[in-house]
Amino acid sequence: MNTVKTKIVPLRGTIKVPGDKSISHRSIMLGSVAKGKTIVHGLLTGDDCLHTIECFRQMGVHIDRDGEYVEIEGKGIEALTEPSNVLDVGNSGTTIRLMLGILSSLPFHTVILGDQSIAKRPMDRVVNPLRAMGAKIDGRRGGKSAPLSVRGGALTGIHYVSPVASAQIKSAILFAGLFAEGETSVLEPEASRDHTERMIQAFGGNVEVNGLKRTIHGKQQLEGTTITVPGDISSAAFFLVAGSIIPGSRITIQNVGVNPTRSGILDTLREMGADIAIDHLQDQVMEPYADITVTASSLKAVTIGGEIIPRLIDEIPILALAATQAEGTTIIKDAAELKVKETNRIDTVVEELKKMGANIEATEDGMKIHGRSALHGAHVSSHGDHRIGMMLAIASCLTQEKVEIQDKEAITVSYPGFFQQLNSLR
Ligand code: SPQ
Repeated sequence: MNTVKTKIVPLRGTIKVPGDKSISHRSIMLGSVAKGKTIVHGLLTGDDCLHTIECFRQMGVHIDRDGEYVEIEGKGIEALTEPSNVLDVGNSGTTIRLMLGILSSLPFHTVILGDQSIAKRPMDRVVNPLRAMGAKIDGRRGGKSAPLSVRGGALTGIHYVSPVASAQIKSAILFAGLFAEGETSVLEPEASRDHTERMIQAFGGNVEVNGLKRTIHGKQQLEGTTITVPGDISSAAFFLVAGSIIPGSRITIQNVGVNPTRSGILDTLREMGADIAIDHLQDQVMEPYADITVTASSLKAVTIGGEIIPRLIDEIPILALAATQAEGTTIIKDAAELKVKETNRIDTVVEELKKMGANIEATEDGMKIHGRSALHGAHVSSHGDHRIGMMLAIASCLTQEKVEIQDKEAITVSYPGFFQQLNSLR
């Protein structure tokens, strides 16, 4: 470890974060099965979304991309053709799970796989309901794990009660339901992000929303459209926390998506005492967005659990860092879903923050963090998980000694240009 002392510098300035990952994936997927041209502005060019594009190209969809601008020549789902090779999703859980919903209704054979992290993540949560709709899916461990082989065909609608609030489960079933015979519904225990519902409407389709239940009628024909992807609040989250905990900071992030099913971090940071201002809110659009300004302030501990968890699930690693700088003990609970992300994020957050001097412990469904801790330099690792890598990079802004982050390239999955933006604020 390099122990050279550096000054802790405030972060100040204005940035725009890259396009929302969840919305970017869905725009490519729906644009590929719709009829007519789809234009996407502001696509996230991170590795995950590039894998989604490649998967559809392999099935004969013509997709032109110039940076964040994309044109898709949609010819309807019936124009997709059997790929001559396996479909590789890389590190992207969203790609494999949502695509399984689409592949299940295609009248040919596909094999879909990803990296080592994908091979460990549970796939039965989507495979089981899709099988109940008639899809023939096989794979490792009886179809619980990727690689998976899909022999798609005619599907019939089901009424599914999901045991977990998961937008990936809900979306896979709704995508399959779009092309199935009859009616399909999904009922969740809590609300997960609703980008799929909003985007199906934008493509001229219809999803009925009734409390926590979503219903879709089969055999819908979607029409190509123009999508503008707002900035990703999950990426902005790193700067929202950095701006709150690094003394003297003030950061404005422009055009951030503030969909209420994703904006739990704003509620939690405010409850912790963060100074957050929202300006230029645009809410008459498919996905609301706004400029967010955060100014450093003194934080206090909170308990995070219940219905807010799906609204901030991907922000828990960076909120755990915020909690190390908050007065008192923060409890994160009802978050067992963290165990099935790119890594077991309860274990990786606790292991890596401990190396830097945090007083943090894992619990069955979350963690306990005792603040405030002075963090110090260490050799840490992202474990190949983009969100852990970025959390550690922000943690390193609080130490006087150097922090070496192993596997920091993982960050390109969702945030190409992260380090350049961080440096631009110093
Ligand atoms: O795509 P992937 O790898 O699953 O990505 C993650 C992330 O941190 O970027 C989760 F690890 O985000 C998921 C998120 O946790 C993206 C997502 C979506 O776009 O539908 C939904 C969430 O997962 P889930 O299982 O709760 O629906």
